[in-house]
Amino acid sequence: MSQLNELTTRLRNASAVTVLTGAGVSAASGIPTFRGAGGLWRNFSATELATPEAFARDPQTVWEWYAWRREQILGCDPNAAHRVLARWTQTRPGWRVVTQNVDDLHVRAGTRGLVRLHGSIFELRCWRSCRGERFVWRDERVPLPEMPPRCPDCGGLARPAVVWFGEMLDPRDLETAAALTPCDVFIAAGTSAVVYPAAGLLHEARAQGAFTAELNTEVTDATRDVDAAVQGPVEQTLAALDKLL
Ligand code: BJW
Ligand code: ZN
Repeated sequence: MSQLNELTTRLRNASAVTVLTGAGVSAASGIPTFRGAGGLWRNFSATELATPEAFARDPQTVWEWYAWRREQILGCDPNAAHRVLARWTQTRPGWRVVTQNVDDLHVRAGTRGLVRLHGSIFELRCWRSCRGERFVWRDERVPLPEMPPRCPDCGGLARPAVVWFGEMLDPRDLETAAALTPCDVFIAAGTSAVVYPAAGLLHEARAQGAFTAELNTEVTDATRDVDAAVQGPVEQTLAALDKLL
C-alpha cells in the first residue's frame, strides 16, 4: 500500500487527529520559509534575527525584518492546505491544528480551536514587559506609524509578540498542544521538525501510540521516524487526502 493510501485509511478510522504545521504550509501562499534558500533577508539568516539578543543589540534592524514580513503576509492569502485543514476542524470534532506559524493564515482560513505555539506577527508586547509578559496588543497597520513601535503604557520599546529562540513558549499553549498528542493520527506538515519543543510533539504522539505521518517536499530529521512520509507539496497532498476521505 502506498504511504498516501495507508494514511488515508488511518484517517478514515480516526476520531482524534492532530496536525502540526510549519512554514512549508504557507509556502504556496508566497511566504518564505525559515531554513533553506528563501530563509535569507538582506545578509541575515532568519534564525539569527529571531532572538532576544539580536533585538537587544539592534531593535531597528529586527523591526525592519518584521515590518517587511508583515507587509508581505498581508498581501498573501490562505492556500489549499489552510483551507482543507480549516474545513477538517469545522466538520470533524477531535481534528485539531497546532501551528508554529505566526502569519495568522490558519485563522484567516477559519480554523477552529487553533493552537498557536509561536504567537502572531500582528501582535506586539512591551520589551520590558511593563504590564507582564502576557499583555499583548494587536496592530495590523502596515506600515507601522512609528519604527520601532512603542509601548502605549510606558513609552518604551515594543517587540513582536512572537517566541524567539531561547524564550519559553506560553505554558498554556504548550499544555494544550501536549494534550493533543494522545491521538489516533499525528501529522507533521511543512515543518523541518528541528525546533523544540514543537518538534517534540511528534515524538510524544508516536510514543503514545499515534500513527505518525509527515507531509513535506524534502526529507527531514523526522522522516525516518514516522509511519508514513508523503513527499510533495503539502497543499497538494492535503487536497488529495481530503478528496480520498
Ligand atoms: C514544504 C513546502 C511545501 C517548504 N510543502 N513542505 C531540545 C534540543 C535541541 C535544542 C533545543 C531543545 N529545546 C530547546 C532548544 C532550543 C531551541 C531549538 O529548538 N533549537 C533547535 C533549532 C536546535 N528552542 C527554543 O529556543 C524554544 N524555546 C525553548 O525551548 O525555551 C526553553 C527555555 C527554558 C528555560 C529558559 C528559557 C527557555 C523557542 C523556539 C522558538 C522558535 N521561534 C521561531 C521564530 C518565531 C517568530 C518569527 O516567525 O519570527 O519560530 S524560529 C522559526 O523556526 C519559527 C518557526 O515557527 C520555527 C520552525 O520552523 P518551520 O516552520 O519548521 O520552518 P522551516 O523553514 O524550518 O521548514 C519549512 C519546511 O517546509 C522544510 O522542511 C521544507 O522542506 C518544507 N516545505 N515548502 C511541503 N510546499
Ligand atoms: Zn511598556
